[in-house]
Amino acid sequence: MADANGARCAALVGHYLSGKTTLMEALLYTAKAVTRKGTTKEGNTVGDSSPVARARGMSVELSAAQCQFMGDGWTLIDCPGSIEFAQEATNVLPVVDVAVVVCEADTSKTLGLAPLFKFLDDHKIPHIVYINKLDHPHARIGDVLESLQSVSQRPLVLRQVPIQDGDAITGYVDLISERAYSYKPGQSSALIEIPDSMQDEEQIARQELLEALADFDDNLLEQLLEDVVPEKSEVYKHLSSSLAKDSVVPVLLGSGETMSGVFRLWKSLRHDTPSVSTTAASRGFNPGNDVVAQVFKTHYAAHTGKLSLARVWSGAIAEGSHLAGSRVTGLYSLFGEKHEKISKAGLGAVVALGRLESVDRGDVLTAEGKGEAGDPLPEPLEPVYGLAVNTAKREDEVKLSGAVQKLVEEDPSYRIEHNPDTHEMVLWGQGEIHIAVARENLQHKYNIDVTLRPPQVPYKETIRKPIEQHARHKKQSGGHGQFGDVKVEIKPLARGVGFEFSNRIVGGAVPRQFIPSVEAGVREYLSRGPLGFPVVDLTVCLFDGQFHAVDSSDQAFRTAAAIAMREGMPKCNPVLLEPVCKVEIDVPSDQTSRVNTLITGRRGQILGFDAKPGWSGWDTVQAYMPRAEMHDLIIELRSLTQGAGTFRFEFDHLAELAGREADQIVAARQEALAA
Ligand SMILES: Nc1nc2c(ncn2[C@@H]2O[C@H](COP(=O)(O)OP(=O)(O)O)[C@@H](O)[C@H]2O)c(=O)[nH]1
Ligand SMILES: [Mg+2]
Repeated sequence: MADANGARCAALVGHYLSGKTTLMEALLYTAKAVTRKGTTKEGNTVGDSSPVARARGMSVELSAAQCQFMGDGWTLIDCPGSIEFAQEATNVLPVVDVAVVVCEADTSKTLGLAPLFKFLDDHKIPHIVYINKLDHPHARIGDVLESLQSVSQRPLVLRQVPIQDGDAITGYVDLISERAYSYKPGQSSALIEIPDSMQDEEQIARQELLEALADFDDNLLEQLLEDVVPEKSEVYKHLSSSLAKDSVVPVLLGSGETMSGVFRLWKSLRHDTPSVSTTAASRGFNPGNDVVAQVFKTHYAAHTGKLSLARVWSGAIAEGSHLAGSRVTGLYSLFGEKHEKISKAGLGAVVALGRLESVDRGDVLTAEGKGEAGDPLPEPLEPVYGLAVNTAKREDEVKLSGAVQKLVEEDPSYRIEHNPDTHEMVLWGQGEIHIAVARENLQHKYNIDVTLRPPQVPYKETIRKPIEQHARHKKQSGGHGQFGDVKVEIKPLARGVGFEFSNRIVGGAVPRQFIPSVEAGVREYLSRGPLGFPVVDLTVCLFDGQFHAVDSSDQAFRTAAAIAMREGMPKCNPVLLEPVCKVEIDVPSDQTSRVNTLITGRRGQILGFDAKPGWSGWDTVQAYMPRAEMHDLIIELRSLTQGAGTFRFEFDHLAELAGREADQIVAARQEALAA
């Protein structure tokens, strides 16, 4: 494919430690984009080049690198594998031409890939599987394939069969060219004769490949039925058109570390990956000559400020031209952490655009403004884990909210909550590491030290017994005195009603103009009841009182009302209310019963479960669960499900909590208030 057709883009995705960063390095080395192959151990790879990623030895954000392979332009994008950083792949997959799912020959890791395959299938993103680390396979390729097929809706078809020597894999036979290669660690594989012992296996595997392709092509199907051997060039065509439509998933083999099968991977990417115009059309764009670019991520860099990472779906962007209504004043190509200023980004390029302040992730940019065409990017992932954030130094408080805002722009799977009850700022995200990385970024990029701790549960309290209370505020201090006298009835209300104030004053026992002050005094008290929490679900009625012609005032009645509440409320049989959430947990069906145990173990109430729509072999369990029990729910859920299980939740209701648990919460609250 000549460059006039545009540069193509491939993303490397898959689970944590499957070898994506290493494979990207091997691909870049093979394409001569780096002169020396870096390793993650030495910390000199193109991927993982941010200080936070290097320090952790893991990818925490996508890393893009431009290169050329056999005359074609490419952008390779290394995505973090950890489920906590899945937003990065979610951003980028809808804008690439092909995804390479990098996985290990280890069936115990398959389940963790289920959400990724589901995403690729749902969004019809052409993808191939690369079974990596074959210098140390943990399972037979046939078993790996069968296991992966269980989490993929599309048929997976072996493009190569391994040549075995005992447990070791020493090479492969390509099923289309019918050529055999022997791996030479660190070098190009050597062409060899197909071993005699493999002739049968090769024929069977080839037939399976052809039959899978024939399911999508009637001519090929006819040929197979008539025992006609199709031309190799025809088979290549079928394969690339099936990949472009995401109707089959070719499977390749190799090892990024020893460079085995890497050249072959490049060749099949080059041959089979659809062109940018094909991808653009399938994403709802009409490729033409006018520039259309889609922003898939915002990045804040130390020197350049805001960068909008975009794919050029149509036309080209030149420095100084117009985009989104403003002049382009910074165009950069990407190579890991290195941003190089360029004068033009052609069709298909992945480019960083400087200082487009009004542009966000998902925006489609045209010369004049923002376009309407194209599929929108998927919604950001829902947060599942939160920690309260505080600055270590007081003077950083103002800086913090701006910095956190930028983190959310860069990664919309973070979310900020300002809790009005607990007065905490809670940073929500995808898990412990995700939040810890936010802290590291705040430190590295904005020089703000923050402390993190589990957020407080927004408990409330209410009452169970009605009473009447009389209170008088009287002060004689020289000139004007103060006098207010109120009788109030305090009564519980049904759950969820909130607070109501009323009066039954007759004959001006409390003059009309002072009644709002009585209400204000009552309301003021309600922010902290006898147990120390905001009070809800009660009604207070002012039914009598007295006043003094000279000494009564708004302030005096307000104080009297507050005294009535302070003295009356402890006699109303106060009770703690805890927030309870409605939770939906997605889990592989064979773990459903263990999830039920998990729910009841956390004082939850199971409401029922159903097959998860569109997910074969998965259930969604619905339950009520106290918010206090949910803080680390995701951690336990992931450990039950190889990281694949997840949940959504929302506040549902407040429920009374009594007994030892409630006593402990109240005691802790009293201690905190006294401190
Ligand atoms: N045996 C073997 N190990 C590999 C291979 N590729 C990567 N690794 C090792 O697997 C670990 C994770 O590699 P990395 O590229 O960081 O994985 P990522 O998390 O998918 O980016 C590192 O210790 C690598 O040295 C491979 O092809 N064979
Ligand atoms: Mg990595």
